[in-house]
Amino acid sequence: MTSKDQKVLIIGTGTFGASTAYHLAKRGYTNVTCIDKWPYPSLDSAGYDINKIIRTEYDEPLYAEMALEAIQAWRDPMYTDIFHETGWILTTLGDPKAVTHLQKSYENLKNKGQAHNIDFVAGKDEITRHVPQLKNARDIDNWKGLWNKQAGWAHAANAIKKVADEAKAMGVTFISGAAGEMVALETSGDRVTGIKVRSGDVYAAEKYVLSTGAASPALLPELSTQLWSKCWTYGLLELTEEEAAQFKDMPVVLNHELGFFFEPSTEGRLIKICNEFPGYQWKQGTYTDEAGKGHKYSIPRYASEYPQDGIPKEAMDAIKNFISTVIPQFEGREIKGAKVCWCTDSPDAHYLIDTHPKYPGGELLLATGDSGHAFKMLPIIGKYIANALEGNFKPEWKYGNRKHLDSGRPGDEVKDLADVGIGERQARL
Ligand code: FSA
Repeated sequence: MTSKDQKVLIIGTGTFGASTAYHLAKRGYTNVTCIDKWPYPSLDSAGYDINKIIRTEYDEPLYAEMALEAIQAWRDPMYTDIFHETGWILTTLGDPKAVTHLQKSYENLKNKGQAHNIDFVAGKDEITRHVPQLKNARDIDNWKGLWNKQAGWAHAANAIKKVADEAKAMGVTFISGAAGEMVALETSGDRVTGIKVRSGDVYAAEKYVLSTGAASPALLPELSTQLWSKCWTYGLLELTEEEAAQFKDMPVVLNHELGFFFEPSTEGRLIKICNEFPGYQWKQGTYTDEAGKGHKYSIPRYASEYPQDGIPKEAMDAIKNFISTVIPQFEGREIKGAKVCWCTDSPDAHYLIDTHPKYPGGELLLATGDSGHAFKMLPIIGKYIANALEGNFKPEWKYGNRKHLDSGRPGDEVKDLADVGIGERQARL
């Protein structure tokens, strides 16, 4: 039996943390506190973003099912003006792993009775039938894939804010600033006794949920055996009012090899363009294992801490290449903002939602390991985390020796920011 008045401390108000706060409160938990260095939505969270893809294509049935549950939840009036069900095209130039991903994803949706939303597309004519905004594209005749009308995007930062606002209205306490920034785990023997924050305070609770995303291995270095934090890059293009009107309601456009982009934001008329690659690491963390051997591992280099950072030149070039190929009418236009976004990969791309094995009492729950595909689950992931807190775990999300599986991303080298360079600061919009 789980007592609903036990004290639960959630560390991190990004996607996992905010959703957990919301679902615990909905379940009737009365003593939930959520801490973060930043007021919600946490500035360092991957979800602190103007948009994220909401899709249901997964080659892994577990996530196909969860993504279908999530998209249903995104349609709730709670997310009006936040979730935009524009549809999307998911295409490839022919990378065999992308082709397999597409086929398996289609099969999974078909098995769940969702194939009627899907059309196969190949070449410019079929693509522009669904996405007329690509009429100027120069080189998309070799794109092949599918159109799914059951997909779109969400204003990610506003979505996290909404979920956290609702949690707050149900009684969750949110703490930010020095009093919200975790600096250490306090332990006694094999028990967790509290979370120490920057201000010097220590918060004791009955249960702790570590939902600190890419910062998780930086906070608990032993997690670097489970997680690999990496960042991805994006650029922003500013459109005129007339251009923005043409791109309004455009489906999300993704090409596996090149990247993806979204319709312009309502505030500022910004088109976000992401290039696709295996991610960058920043191997500045050190971990000494039980045998006394030292290891270097990747930790996040957040823009909030390094405001002068831009993105590596090669990433900027890839974004410009995307523009020249897909929306050449904007070729040469200044990229108005460019930033990195930090995620944390597990070896097999399954989330990590399990108790920390060092603390057999089970008081520390790890809720991290987004593996670059968690934001879409915002409306529902907290339910699964709350289940774990109550002792119901999914075997896929266990701590331990996971098999390394190909990430499915194009390319195979995870370069270090220290080697590729961090680029120059862009105007931040
Ligand atoms: O689940 C999704 O649709 C996320 S795709 C966004 C992305 O930038 C990936 O393309 C990238 O490979 C990495 O996983 C971060 O997220």
